[in-house]
Amino acid sequence: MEIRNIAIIAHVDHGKTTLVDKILHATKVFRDNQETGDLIMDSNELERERGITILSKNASVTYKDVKINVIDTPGHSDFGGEVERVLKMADGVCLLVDAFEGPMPQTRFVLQKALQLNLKPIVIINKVDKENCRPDEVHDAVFELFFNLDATEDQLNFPTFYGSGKNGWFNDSLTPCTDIFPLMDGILKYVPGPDVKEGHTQMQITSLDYSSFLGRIAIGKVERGTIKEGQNIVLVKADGSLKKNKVKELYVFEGMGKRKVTEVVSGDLCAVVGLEDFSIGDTIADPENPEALPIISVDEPTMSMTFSINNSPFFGKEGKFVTSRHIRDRLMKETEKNLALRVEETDSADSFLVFGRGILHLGVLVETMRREGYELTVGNPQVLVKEIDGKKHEPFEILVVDVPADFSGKVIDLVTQKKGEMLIMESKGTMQHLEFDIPSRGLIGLRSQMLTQTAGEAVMAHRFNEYKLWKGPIPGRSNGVLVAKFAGLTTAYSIDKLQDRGRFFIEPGEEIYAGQVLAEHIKPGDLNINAVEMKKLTNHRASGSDDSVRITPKVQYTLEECMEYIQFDECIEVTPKSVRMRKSILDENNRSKATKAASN
Ligand SMILES: Nc1nc2c(ncn2[C@@H]2O[C@H](COP(=O)(O)OP(=O)(O)OP(=O)(O)O)[C@@H](O)[C@H]2O)c(=O)[nH]1
Ligand SMILES: [Mg+2]
Repeated sequence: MEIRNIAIIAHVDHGKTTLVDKILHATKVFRDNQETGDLIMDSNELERERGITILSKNASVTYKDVKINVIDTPGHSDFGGEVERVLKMADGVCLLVDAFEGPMPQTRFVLQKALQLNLKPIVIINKVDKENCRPDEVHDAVFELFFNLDATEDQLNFPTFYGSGKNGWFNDSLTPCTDIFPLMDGILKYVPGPDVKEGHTQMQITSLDYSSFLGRIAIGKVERGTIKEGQNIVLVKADGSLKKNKVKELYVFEGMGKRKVTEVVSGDLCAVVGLEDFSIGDTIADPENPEALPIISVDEPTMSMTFSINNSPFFGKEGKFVTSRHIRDRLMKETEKNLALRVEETDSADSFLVFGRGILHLGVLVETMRREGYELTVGNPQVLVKEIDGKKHEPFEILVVDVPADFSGKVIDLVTQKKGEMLIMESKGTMQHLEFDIPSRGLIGLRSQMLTQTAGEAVMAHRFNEYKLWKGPIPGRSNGVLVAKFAGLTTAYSIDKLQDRGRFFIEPGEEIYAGQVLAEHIKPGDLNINAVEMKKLTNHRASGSDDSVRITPKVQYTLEECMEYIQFDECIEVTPKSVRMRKSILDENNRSKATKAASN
């Protein structure tokens, strides 16, 4: 059977997973009338809640007697490492571009990686159903992007399809049609079949899956020869060392699942069960002729955060896994599949430094751990500073903001305060399109301020660009916080008295501890407050005073918002039930001493 291996790549939200839905339906992967819902491939809990893809995934369909292995990839820049490694399985890519937004920072990144690997690109201008969309302009912009990325003559001749994943059609012109078959035919026509090589077995492990029945599963493309059930093989590790191993079971992809087979030939993707101690990047090879494939390199992390045991007074109350041993083992396990993540031990046995690609990358890990039953304390995210030629350098990113023209002045002011410099300003339909070069530091906490300043209208995206000279101090959070003086149950009485001093993160009746961050102060500077005070009982009730108090609903930040909110002397307690912001030093006296010592 002929094979096509394609990866679907794009900037976040440009419609990759929706396209995969349509491919699965068009090729009748499901029974008629089977309830499937939308975004079928976004199968894990966090993906469904957030409506984004976090992990890349494989599916496989048959169209006109050709097997098409489809790889859905995440579009958020924090998960770029995920895209880089799975592109190794593909021979072609479908690059989706939103017909209104045009190429965005992550479009550039994923296309660059695909072109470097010499994959055949098919461009899909998606969402032409959108009002104000500009497919022709977007096509020109995509061509320009290919050109700027030094595409070869052949790559510049990319075929283009237009359509709407949502409305279920793609055609090779802007004329609407009724299905996605023109695109499917395009995939058969333009994407070359895999290079089938005879010879000794060679397959690189590019992904890792886990099943409670089968254990760890190695996924990749058979590069050369065949791989058979029961075959004795060696794993060639990154350092060149060899490990004897045996293939217990073999699977190929079929629909959304896998089918057990006894042999897989060069060019197809497969899942190998029963290998011990393998890592992503290892080559499965013939024991007599162990030849490694080139190692997989992914871009470096740009951000770090400390993960420590929970050392709040509530330690162990809400979680199952709470010791440093638990946290250490879990983090190490994560690095096996999360290639862009790095974990380092610190001087303290209870703390680990975790390096990732951004707030979302690290936040998703913390959120996953918390759902698995872990308790931990995480510190405020720090960008990774590098010493280059004896000078301090920091990561800079390209920030793109699309905003109604009325708000563009506010956006420029805000980004300039954060040491961003404007590169491009142009109009795009009724919106203003702005591009900035900004230190990654300046991006921390920027999203919420940007949304407040633009009444929620700004659409922003950013992506790491390069390390440049340190840009000097950047103002952090301008407001202080209200910090709990005493532990206990919060009372409506005390919160009511303090409401005009700040916006509360807690409500009456919550159990708190001293040193917990309870509210944002309306002014700079922190204030220690008593939030557990009971109303004094008096015999006389003053006329006009009312017992029923009106408390403003609490402000509830997501974990990532907390990560962007906290300052250097604060941290976040994370448990399966709660996310609490707190001061790193809980005791009021010790805290004020530390603050004094730091300012001297
Ligand atoms: N108007 C319109 N909306 C679309 C179209 N295709 C997808 N969408 C919507 O765009 C949003 C994002 O779609 P997804 O398919 O999740 O995008 P994605 O590229 O997989 O996103 P990530 O995996 O998070 O990078 C969803 O709300 C879709 O319903 C389209 O053709 N037209
Ligand atoms: Mg997706």
